[in-house]
Amino acid sequence: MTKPSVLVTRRWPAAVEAQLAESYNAVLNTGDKPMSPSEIRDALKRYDAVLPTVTDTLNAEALDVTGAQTKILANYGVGYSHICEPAARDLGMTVTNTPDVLSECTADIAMTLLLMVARRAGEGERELRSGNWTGWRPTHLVGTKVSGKTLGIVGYGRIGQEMARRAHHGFGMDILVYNRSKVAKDVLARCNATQVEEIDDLLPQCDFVSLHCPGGVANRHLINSRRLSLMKPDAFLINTARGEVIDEWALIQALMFDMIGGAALDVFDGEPRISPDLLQCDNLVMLPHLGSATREAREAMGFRVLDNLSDFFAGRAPRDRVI
Ligand code: 8YV
Repeated sequence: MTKPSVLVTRRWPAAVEAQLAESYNAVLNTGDKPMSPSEIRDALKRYDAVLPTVTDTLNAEALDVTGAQTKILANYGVGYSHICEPAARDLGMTVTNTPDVLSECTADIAMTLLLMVARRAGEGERELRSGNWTGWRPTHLVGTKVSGKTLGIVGYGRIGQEMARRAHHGFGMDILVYNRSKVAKDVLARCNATQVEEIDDLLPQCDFVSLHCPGGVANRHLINSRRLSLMKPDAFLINTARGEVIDEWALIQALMFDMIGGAALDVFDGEPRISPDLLQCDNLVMLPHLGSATREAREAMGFRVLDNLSDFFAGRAPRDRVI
């Protein structure tokens, strides 16, 4: 029997690529160059499976193909807001993602960002590397204490819960939760968390707010200027979810006019393009989308895609089917 043809859109960890090459007629992107929308459209006509990542545009236009050969988009990553859901459905494509295996590492990055912005670690490193550190003094780069403060978590899925675990059990933080559906009592109880009805109820009560909801149209600009103004003037906003969840223009205003204490971002609207105004904000920490960037998580994500593919091609329902 001929092996299904599979296109991998970016470089993946070597162990996973080796397995893909063994199990499938796999075409790997050895140059690791992001694919253009027209290359993607072309691929959808030629391969049984396309294995995309967040850097691939699979919007309605890219998915507007007649005679698509691709039956499954096995996404490498948990977030799939770069794939237009109605268009994928119209084409009858199955879409899978890679949950669970990156939850701990993504929560680690969210906690890293929280600590960095509260303790002004980015400012400190910039000062030291530029040769401007003049030595210890009682008033130097004084930040905000993290332990015992209140953390608001927007989106209490797997990553949000991991973040709560770190913050509550590691730093003694009180946890408030906003989630579109009701969270089970026992899940909240693990971190003594309280769920509020509306995001507007959560924001004024928190010293830190961390976003862990999906991106996409539904949550685009969930954090806008009105909601930023509901935050305490010294509170911090952390985003490891998707760039579009925050109205970046509103955030820049809030940071420049000290309406909030600061922000820390791992994801950006239109990344890797970064708004030049963000670069001007000293009370902002920025990382280049490192949430899942550990050897362990990236390999596990790849093997999770392989599991989804083997289920699909064996006629079984893939465990991570999202569409
Ligand atoms: C991934 C992420 O590395 O899984 C996700 O949704 O945000 C990242 O951690 C990236 O999206 C890969 O496609």
